[in-house]
Amino acid sequence: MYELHYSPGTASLLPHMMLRELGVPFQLRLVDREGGEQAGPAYLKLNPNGRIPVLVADGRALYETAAIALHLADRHPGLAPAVGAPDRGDYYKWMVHLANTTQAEFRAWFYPHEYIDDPAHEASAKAAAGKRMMANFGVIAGQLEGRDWLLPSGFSAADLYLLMMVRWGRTLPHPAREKPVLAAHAARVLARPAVQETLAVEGLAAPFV
Ligand SMILES: N[C@@H](CCC(=O)N[C@@H](CS)C(=O)NCC(=O)O)C(=O)O
Repeated sequence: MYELHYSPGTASLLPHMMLRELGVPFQLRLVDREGGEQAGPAYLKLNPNGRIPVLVADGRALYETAAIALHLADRHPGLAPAVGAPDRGDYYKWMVHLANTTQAEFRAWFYPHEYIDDPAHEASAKAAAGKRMMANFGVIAGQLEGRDWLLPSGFSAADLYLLMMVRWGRTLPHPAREKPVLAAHAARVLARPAVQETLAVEGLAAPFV
């Protein structure tokens, strides 16, 4: 039995969608993000960085969204190409790119004060992060052109990751959905029953991207 520590719409959305896609038993533990529960002593024992999500698996707390996603996809078939399969390299590429570049840049967009010393520079730091994000979505859209899913072999955890990023990208000056390829991809992912169930359980309302 897994235990996912989550807060609606945050990075926990990816493991939450995956758990429902995979059909494995799990329990949700709501973290009061607004109330700062993630910085409290009990949560810091699970993740000393004070960030959401955490997945408790076999009594061990795992943090970092991408690590949780890779671990879940390894343990339960259906969301990743087999180790050594031709698409496995692309799968790693997308999972790492979405974590290391796209999601990481979003931290600068949502929390620009963490990236500056002088509060007077906050708007500028946020604007610069927004520009980097929009450029990144342009690159991803180019790579997705002409295909339904990120991997030639079909739907994978990387598509769920991209949906979460495109969803967060609705807050940009030019929302990610403005790119028709990204809007069409999001519509395909959103059509999946497990994804709809996740959004409903988290209390998230349309428009989702
Ligand atoms: N690299 C971390 C980043 C997670 C992250 O930034 N989580 C945000 C929610 S999307 C969070 O916990 N924010 C609350 C805070 O920083 O206090 C991961 O992927 O797990």
